[in-house]
Amino acid sequence: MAGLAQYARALTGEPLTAAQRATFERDGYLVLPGVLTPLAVDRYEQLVRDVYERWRGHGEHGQDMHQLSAVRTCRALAALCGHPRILGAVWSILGWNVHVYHSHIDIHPPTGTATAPRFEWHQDGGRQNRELETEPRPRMSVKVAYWLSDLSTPGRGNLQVVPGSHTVNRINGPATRACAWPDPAGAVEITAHAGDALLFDRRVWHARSSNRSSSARKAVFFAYTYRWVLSRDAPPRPDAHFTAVERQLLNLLDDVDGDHAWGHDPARVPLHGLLERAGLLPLAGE
Ligand SMILES: O=C(O)CCC(=O)C(=O)O
Repeated sequence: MAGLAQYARALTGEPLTAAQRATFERDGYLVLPGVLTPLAVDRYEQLVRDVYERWRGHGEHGQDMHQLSAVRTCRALAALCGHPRILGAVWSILGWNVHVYHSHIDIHPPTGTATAPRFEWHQDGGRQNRELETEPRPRMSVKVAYWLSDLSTPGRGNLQVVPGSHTVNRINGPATRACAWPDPAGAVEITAHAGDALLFDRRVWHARSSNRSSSARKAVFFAYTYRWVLSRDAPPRPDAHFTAVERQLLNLLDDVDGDHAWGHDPARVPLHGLLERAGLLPLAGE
């Protein structure tokens, strides 16, 4: 029995520690160092480069790629959406009734000098930021970025955030995005090594910065929300080799209807079963 619990726990991952949770709640983001080994970074970086090579057929050499639906695009990225280090963080914040509703593979080569200025600061979730009426609006989702290139110094296309800004619905910005406008007060560029992951609250105000280095920034993003929120991703093609939790996260469970998505039958939700077996369900909101 202990063996089964241990096995389940290896798949669910561990919840955030109290200190990690406090940092996340205070800043709206958390860097998780060394989630991927150097070997794994090499493998995923190669997969992402292969996607870019195929995609470049449709675009110019040196263009930015922001390819939606990560696992539909590259099946082997499924292991990243259910990576135990990330999954543990996700269920300890959102609970077990979760899925990936948005994902992308990004390659951002060095920014050309001729790039027109644009105010890119935003919160995630589109109309959630108009149609939910509270201040602050509810969290609804968290997103993870796997960094596959070195961002250990600023200026490499690092993600910028305003720490603590997940608690405010508005920041000062221009009426139209296509203009030069100063970064918000308190903005910082997040530094990280290849293989680190960034977990962020969708509400934290953020924007990618210019890549002034000589090499491309590479990353894969997964956004998690409740299964009763529609996915924006194109579903991956079903594959017998996806694990049960991956199938949950990727919306590939059999016979899913509204009731299932509402979580009315927890026994049919793989992450619920795993957390129960691991003895972690009380930490995931039951
Ligand atoms: O590419 C980045 O660093 C920013 C990505 C972003 O804005 C987002 O994921 O919502």
